[in-house]
Formats: sequence, structure tokens, C-alpha cells
Amino acid sequence: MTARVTLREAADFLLARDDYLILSHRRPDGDTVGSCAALCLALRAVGKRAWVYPNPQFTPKFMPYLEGLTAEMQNAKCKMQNEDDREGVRCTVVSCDVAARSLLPYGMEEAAVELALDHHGTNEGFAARTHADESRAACGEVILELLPLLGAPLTKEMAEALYVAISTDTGCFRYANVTDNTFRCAAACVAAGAEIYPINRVFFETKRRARLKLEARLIEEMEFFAEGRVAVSAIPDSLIAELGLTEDDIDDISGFGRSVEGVDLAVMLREVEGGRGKISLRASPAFNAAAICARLGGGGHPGAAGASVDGGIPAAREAILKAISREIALE
Ligand SMILES: [Mn+2]
Repeated sequence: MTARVTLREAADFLLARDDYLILSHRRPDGDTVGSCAALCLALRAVGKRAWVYPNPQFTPKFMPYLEGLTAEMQNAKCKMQNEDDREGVRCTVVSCDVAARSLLPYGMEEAAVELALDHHGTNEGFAARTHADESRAACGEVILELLPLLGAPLTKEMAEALYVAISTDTGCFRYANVTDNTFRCAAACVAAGAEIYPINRVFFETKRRARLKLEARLIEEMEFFAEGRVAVSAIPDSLIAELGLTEDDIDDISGFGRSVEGVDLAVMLREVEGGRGKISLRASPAFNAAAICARLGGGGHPGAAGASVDGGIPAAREAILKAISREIALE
């Protein structure tokens, strides 16, 4: 059982300890990376020792925000609090934007997480303490709100990390999750000196040619149901290899079908470890993606959710179509 804590209680918890290891989620995105980076910088700014766990799935696009922050785990510079090692520093483990234990990064599956800072309403409460504010579009908004409670100033470096967090989780302020608070947070980042044009250029205006070839293929092969309101696409590993795609090329592809006029539910299917099929679902406000994915043991937000099932892409396709058919006739 987790204790639900206020942001003030979360800040007091962080102020009462000294050494931190901060965890991002599996297949890290801009929100988890930017939130971890900013929290790490803020803890250091108030005299703590803090490191970001070197998630083996960090991609090159995010490296500029993690420079000097990742722990050198191999040198035992930072050990988990529950790890019995007299050489290393005992760290209190905190997670940012992680909704479930199964989403902890590789190498940290068993971590005793002391505090989870999150914005997923579906946070399963795997940490000893949880602050999950569902009203926030990005975990970055939660971290920004935490800074004054820690007594940490918002520096340019933190502001740029948080701008990455907030802009990427909102599709550059276009998704239904955006609120007035989202814009206030972005404004605070700009006021603190964040240079947002180069960030927007990298994350929202630039594509590798391999990515464009992927989009061409997805357009060619997209399936439609329910008179065009449901779009289904798949990216098998063979296609990733054929086109030479990197994770950076595909990290925001899940909503691709939503760009087609009339589509309310966009499904993206991929293969994941263990022969499982991963489902990403994006929904217009007419539907609840989290509720649909919950039927398959998954979760997420109303606008964006996911699940995974045994049996690869064919089984995932069948499972999600069945779950969607309870909302809308698919013929
Ligand atoms: Mn997030």
C-alpha cells in the first residue's frame, strides 16, 4: 500500500534526506527525462546529492539534458538504499512519471521506490509514497510546482529540461490534456531563460529520412474501421530493421493515425520483449483510451493509453479491436 502525499509532504520528505537516485520509465520520453533532470538539478541546488539512474534505453536526443546528472552505477557511486553495500552511498530512490512497477527501467525492476512523483491517474501505487496529480498534462508541471516548496530556484538548465517535459507530453501544446496551468508552466520556463526555439525545432520540426519513409509505409498500410473513425497501424521489428529506424525516430509515432481526418481512435502496434504485442491507443475526447486499455490490463490517460498482450502483433490487433468494438461498431 502506498501513502498518497501532497506536494508539500513530498517536498518535506525530499528535504529530510540527502542522497537520491532518480528513476525514469521504460522507453523513456521527454516528460520522464526532463522531469528527472530538473528534479536532480533542484535537489543539488538545495545541497543534496542526486543522480539520475542511467536508464539503458535513454536515446541520443535526450542526452544533452542528462549531461553530468547520470549516476555511474558501475563504480558503485550510488547504491540503492535497500542494497547491502558498504562501499556505495545509500540513495533514496525517487521516480518521475512512472505509473507502474512494470515500467521501472531495466536494472531497477526490484527497486524500493520511496517516492513516486507522477501525473497518471492510473498510478498503481508501487512506491512507499505517491504524489500523482492527474490534473497535470505532464509530470514536468508537477516538478515545476515542487521547486518553490524545495526552496530551489528555477534555473535556465532546469527550465529547458522542464520545457522538454511539458512540450513533448502535450504534442507542443496541442493535446486535450493542456490546461491554463500548462501554459503558465511554459511561460515560467521562458521567463527563466529557456531557449525554446531550438527545442521545438529538434522535437517537433525535424525528422530523419528513415522516419519519413516509415510514415510513407504507415500511410500505405493503415487499416480503417467504423467508417474511418478507427485507424490501426503496425510497426513490426522487421520494418524497423529494414528502414534503419532508431527509437528517436519512432518515440512519438503512436498518434500517427490521429492525423487522418475523421479518426477518433488511433492504434499503433509494436513487438516488445518476450514475444508480446504492445498496443498504443490515442483517443479524441469522444473516447477514453485508458478505460479501453484497462480491459486488456493496461492503463494511461483518457487521451493516450497502452497495454501489452501475449502473441505479438496479430494477437494485439485482435485484442484491441475487440476492446474497441465494445465502444463502437467496427464493421
Ligand atoms: Mn508523462
